[in-house]
Amino acid sequence: MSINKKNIIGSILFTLIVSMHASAFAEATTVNIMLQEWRMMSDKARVPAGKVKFSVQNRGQEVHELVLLKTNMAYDSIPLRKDGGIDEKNAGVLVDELEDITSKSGKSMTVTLAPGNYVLLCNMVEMEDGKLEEHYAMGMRVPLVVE
Ligand SMILES: [Cu+2]
Repeated sequence: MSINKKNIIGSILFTLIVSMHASAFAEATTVNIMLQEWRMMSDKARVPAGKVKFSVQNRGQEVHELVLLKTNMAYDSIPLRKDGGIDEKNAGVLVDELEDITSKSGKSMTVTLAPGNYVLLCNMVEMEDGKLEEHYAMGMRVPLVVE
């Protein structure tokens, strides 16, 4: 084998090993989410495809949740069911969720996301002092683009 061929094979192997290493040990992109009545705030509107860690803090007084939906529907006009929540199964693909995030606490989840349009939302509906609180409809939603 000539030196040239050895060099070429060596550099191909090197490239393969480096790219395998990069994908196996890729750091997750962290998205910080803040929940309160009646808002959801995210520090990122777009993230690269791959591992994404959602770190959620509930700064409100009530219990909230974080639902991650893959959907092409506009983030703020997903149709409501009769009970006031959105239909997670028909509005898109339910990717994952963090439930029962109590006041002044936090939770996190790491998921692997393909490119596309996503919506983060709280789909809780409850009766509070005789008034129906529909968390999604009241503003607890934010879009996320994975590219
Ligand atoms: Cu909520």
